[in-house]
Amino acid sequence: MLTSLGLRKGHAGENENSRAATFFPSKLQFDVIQRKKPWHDVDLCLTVQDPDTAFRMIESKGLNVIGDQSGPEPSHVARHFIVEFPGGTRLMIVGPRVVENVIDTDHIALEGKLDGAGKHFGVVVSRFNSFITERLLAGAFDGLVRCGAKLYEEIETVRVPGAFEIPSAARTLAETGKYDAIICLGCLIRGDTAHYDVIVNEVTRGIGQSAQETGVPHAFGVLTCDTLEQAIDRAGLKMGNKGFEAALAAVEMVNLRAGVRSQVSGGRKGKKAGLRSRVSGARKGKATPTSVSRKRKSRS
Ligand code: INI
Repeated sequence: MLTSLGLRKGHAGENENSRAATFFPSKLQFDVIQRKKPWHDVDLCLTVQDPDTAFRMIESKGLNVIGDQSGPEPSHVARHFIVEFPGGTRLMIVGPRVVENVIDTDHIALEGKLDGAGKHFGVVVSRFNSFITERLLAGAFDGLVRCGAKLYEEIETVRVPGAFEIPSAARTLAETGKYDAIICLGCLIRGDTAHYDVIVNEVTRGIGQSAQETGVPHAFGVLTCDTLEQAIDRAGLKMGNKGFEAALAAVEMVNLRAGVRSQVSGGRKGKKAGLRSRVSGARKGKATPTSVSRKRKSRS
């Protein structure tokens, strides 16, 4: 049910006592609204991209739906209703209706799934400013494992002295043909000399060149900061963790590449090959996170 509501399933596991799974927001963003004044008498509000399918699913689970505030399908553009769970928790589900004829097929985007299971990743991390880069590395491992990659079997890590050495190591890994993507992690902090400026351009260009010439996706997780404080903020503090972001970008690009290639080579295997579902989900009335066109996304 959570997948249908737009959440992305991460790691799942079980033991003899229980089963558990992690779910993520599809776009790595989750808006939590805490009202200061009472609001529709609900505890939590969930925005979905196909409220009609969500409604049918809730009904099929025998849950108590109260306060369905929507007009007739399909002319009423939005729907919101409240579900009361056993125990009294109230969840509002709200979203724009999937109306078939507003889907603009010219503007539907292809996107790679965040599914790293069975893929192999090479990580290049520099030791210079290791206080920062080790945190980027931990973030990258976290991102890859959350996407389903196996830490010991499917991720190879290579350490290099400084950011300047990242491109050549990345290229060496890419050229082995063993890795689906390379993740480059480093930290450049501007000093009093021109050293930083010289290196920063070379590192950026070198990583891009390696990606283009080998055809293997490379994620750029090299911080380029004016101060140590800025770097700390991007290595797990205020501004997130760029290593984590780079890992997710790598996973997405691996799947995008596979999906686009399989589409071009004929057949509608995009979904299997790693693309997130497109228009077909919406047409069948499934509440998939990407079953909408850009047009609809911008409205919602
Ligand atoms: N390497 C870094 O990774 N970050 C820096 O901030 C940095 N600065 O500022 O000098 C740096 N220099 C080392 C460089 O990357 C090479 O390792 C070195 O020049 C040897 O080739």
